[in-house]
Amino acid sequence: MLENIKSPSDLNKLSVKDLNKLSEEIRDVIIKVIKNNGGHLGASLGTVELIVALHKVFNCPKDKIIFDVGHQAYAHKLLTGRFKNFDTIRVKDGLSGFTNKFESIYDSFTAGHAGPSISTALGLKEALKLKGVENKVIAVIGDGAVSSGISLEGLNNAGSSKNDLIIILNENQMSISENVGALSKWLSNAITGPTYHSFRKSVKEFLSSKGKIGEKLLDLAHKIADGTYAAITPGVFFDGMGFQYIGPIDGHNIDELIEHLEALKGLNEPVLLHVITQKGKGYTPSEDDPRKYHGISSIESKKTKGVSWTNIISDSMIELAKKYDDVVAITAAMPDGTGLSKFYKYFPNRFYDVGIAEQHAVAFSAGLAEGGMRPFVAIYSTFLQRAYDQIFHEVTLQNQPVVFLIDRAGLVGEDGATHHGVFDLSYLRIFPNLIIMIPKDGRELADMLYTAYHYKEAPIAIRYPRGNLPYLTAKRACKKIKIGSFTEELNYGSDFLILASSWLNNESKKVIEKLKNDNIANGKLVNVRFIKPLDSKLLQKEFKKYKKIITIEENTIIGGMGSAILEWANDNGFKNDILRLAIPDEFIEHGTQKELRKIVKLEENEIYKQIKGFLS
Ligand SMILES: Cc1ncc(C[n+]2csc(CCOP(=O)(O)OP(=O)(O)O)c2C)c(N)n1
Repeated sequence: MLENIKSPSDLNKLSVKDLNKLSEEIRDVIIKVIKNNGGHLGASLGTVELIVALHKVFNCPKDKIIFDVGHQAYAHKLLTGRFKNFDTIRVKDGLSGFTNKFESIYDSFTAGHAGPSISTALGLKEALKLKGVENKVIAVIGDGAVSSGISLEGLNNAGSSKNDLIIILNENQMSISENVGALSKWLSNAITGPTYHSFRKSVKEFLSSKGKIGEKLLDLAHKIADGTYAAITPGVFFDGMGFQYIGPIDGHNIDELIEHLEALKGLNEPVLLHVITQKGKGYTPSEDDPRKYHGISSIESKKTKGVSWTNIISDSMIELAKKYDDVVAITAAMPDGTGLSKFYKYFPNRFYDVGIAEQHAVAFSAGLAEGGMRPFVAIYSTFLQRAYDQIFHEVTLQNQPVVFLIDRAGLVGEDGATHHGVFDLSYLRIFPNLIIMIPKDGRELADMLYTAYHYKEAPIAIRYPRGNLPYLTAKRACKKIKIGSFTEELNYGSDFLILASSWLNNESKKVIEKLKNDNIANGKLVNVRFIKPLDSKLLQKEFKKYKKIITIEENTIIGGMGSAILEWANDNGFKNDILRLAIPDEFIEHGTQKELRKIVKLEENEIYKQIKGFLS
């Protein structure tokens, strides 16, 4: 059936029985493709029936469905003309792993970050209203994302707007790991507590059996029941916010879903339909371990071996916390991704998962620091963008000694443009007080963590990429690093100088060897392990010696390390030739990390060619 669905309107002719069969086909395709390509298996398996029902009832693309995060929308892709290309998902030049505005008219927004769907849906709905267009706008959001700050801001506005916005709250009791927080506990009453529907039904049945008096009482009872159900189900929260709350209903029962969606289509007010789904539905390993199967790697990337940067963080944090009682660790819903779940096992009382709440995580860390703790807050580079004002207002302005562990800094690969961590150097460098470190390998990363713990005078950010280390170094006791010191890594001569950061030290080393072996030029390599403060003394010395200087970093070209060096050169009266190698000023799509690094010319051969050209 699935291959005959060219657009959602093809669902019109299908019966509920057909739609159930179609859902099975969709699941089979998702499982087959994602096991190979990697992707958000659990989330997308859980929403199959919901998406089928949504497309059966609504008229897309005139009606708009906005998926929060966009990682649960694989069925939506399959029903909106992307079945044929579905096996290219997350592959370079193939379909995106999230909804993507530039991929399909059925995707109003490119997504990847959690929380904004209610706000964007409300804005879109308002625009349609202003234009006199009657179509519906539906936001689909998970119980993890709904607790994020922006979602609550959106709910607050939507509930008072009187717009007929539809929100589908997809509750599966999971974020990536288990849901945390008071709101999610409250929501889970829907599963453990009595439900609106069964409660209402029993009241009705009872009173109907009492004849005429019963009928009169029925009306009154509805009111009482409404009040009572509100007190015992999650409905009270959404009612209070100004929504018509409906549910909870079974998100895998297409019949029930269609019945409710049809009914709420006619409502002329903000409405929230609460559906209960099972993450990973229909694939036993994923049903049994939804945490592991939230997102899986491609077969190709499973082959890579070695120790990851995140592993080093994980082990170093435990070492540090064993020695020092004031070390505490904070994550915003990413205990596994940031390597902190291991820390939790050792120090449950000094570990905080605050949910999808990066702004809160940073402000909370500032509070911990003010109270005398040493907070290490681990957040992916791209998600830390959420907490920009807290970095400014709560941390750097007040010089709180919070340590930011910025994971996934650089190109992340298959998750694509929404997830690349390529702006952090630019957005962090502007803040007074903040020290920014970039390790070249695992040993240096461990030393930086150790240094950060002991340096209590200022906030510190340490950024490191996704993936495995360029090489392993022997384990030894951690050493303190002098703040603002670079290191000389290799010196073959005076033709050119490379100032490199992170794993690009390793690539640069290979390039310098090759340029020497090819009798082209003899160069030197310096590891720029602090982008703030810079090693002014070393730069003074090298800028006098080397006319040609190359900077290499995995950050956008605007405002990163190369910019810092250019500014430094200008401010210190140097007019050396400077070539900046960095990520170009454009959004980079998805592909393997290797492919993407080649595209942006941050890989051995490309670096070689560019430096050769620069020198000639
Ligand atoms: C701002 C932000 N922080 C963290 C993430 C990482 N992340 C992706 S999906 C997800 C869990 C979302 O949970 P929920 O909304 O319940 O959806 P589910 O995956 O359970 O369907 C998280 C934390 C993100 N995408 N955006």
